[in-house]
Amino acid sequence: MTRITVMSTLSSQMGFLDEHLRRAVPDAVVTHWPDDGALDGEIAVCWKPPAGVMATMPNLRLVHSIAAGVDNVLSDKDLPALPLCRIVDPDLAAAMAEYVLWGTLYFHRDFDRVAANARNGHWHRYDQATATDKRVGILGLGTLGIEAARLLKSVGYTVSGWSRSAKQVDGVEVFSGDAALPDFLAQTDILVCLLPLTPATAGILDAKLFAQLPKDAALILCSRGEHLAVPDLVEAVRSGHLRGAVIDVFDQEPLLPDNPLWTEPGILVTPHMAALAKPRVIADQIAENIRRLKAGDSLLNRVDPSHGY
Ligand code: NDP
Ligand code: OXD
Repeated sequence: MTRITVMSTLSSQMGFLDEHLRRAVPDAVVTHWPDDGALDGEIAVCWKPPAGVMATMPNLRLVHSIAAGVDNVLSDKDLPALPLCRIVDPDLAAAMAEYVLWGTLYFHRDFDRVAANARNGHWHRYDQATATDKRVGILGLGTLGIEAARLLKSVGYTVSGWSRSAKQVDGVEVFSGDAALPDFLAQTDILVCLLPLTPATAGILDAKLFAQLPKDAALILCSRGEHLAVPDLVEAVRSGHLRGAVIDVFDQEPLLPDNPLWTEPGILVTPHMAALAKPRVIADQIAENIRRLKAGDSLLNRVDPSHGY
């Protein structure tokens, strides 16, 4: 028997995984926190788990995020020192790259401006820039950032990226470390944020950063809402320094219907839809790590909590 506990403060939304977990782990007994027996779980399957609870689970051996990001798990200050794994999926990376390409085209081909003009019946054709003339800078060159960089490059954009450690990505100029951030920003027309949320990256998209982008730059945010200082973005767009932003993630989701961001000129909101892993894929990856855990093999997609991602 494998006792799996689905750990989430949004437990009413988590039933979608159960049938996939039971198929992928045939001897699974799946319980949802805070139901009876939840604290006996050996495997915690997490999305925004309740803080402090996993520390009270005596049989726990593996903590698995159902997401690519693990900020939702590492925010538990009492997280036990157990293996922590995340989802890494080529289809998710491909979907993210599509979203980033769409956002890039949205600004590059002036769809943001013609959509606003269309609402006023205003016919205006803008001059065209070629893809090579547009410099797309990606904050975060991990699984998702690299896939987005490759797709943008294949379409002809001039692509650069920023990561913590130095690396080589074909055809992409890579800037690494805090000291290189100003140079990276100064040569970016369309800024894409694909950083994990960590203490080092929280609030990184603020007035100081926006001021280092060239005038008329745009932002595509698809990592976490907590990366963004919303008032600073609104101010940068209203002042005309930034042309606009596409935002997929928010510190509170769903974004409430009366949130002013929905209607802020120049800002387009999407509902955390950039890239979704399929429940079947999530369950299969968790099942494979359970098999490895039991066999004493090394786990896939393990996170180093000391990096925070
Ligand atoms: P990875 O962990 O694979 O990559 C993270 C990248 O960020 C790495 O290149 C890393 O550098 C870099 N990085 C981390 N910290 C810093 C720092 N302080 N300074 C500079 N660079 C840094 O993450 P993924 O690509 O898999 O995912 C990124 C994020 O995307 C997730 O954490 C999640 O928040 C978000 N996401 C959003 C989705 C959506 O639908 N909107 C869907 C899926 C994920 P290095 O390479 O040196 O380690
Ligand atoms: C993720 C997400 O991190 O969907 O996987 O945001």
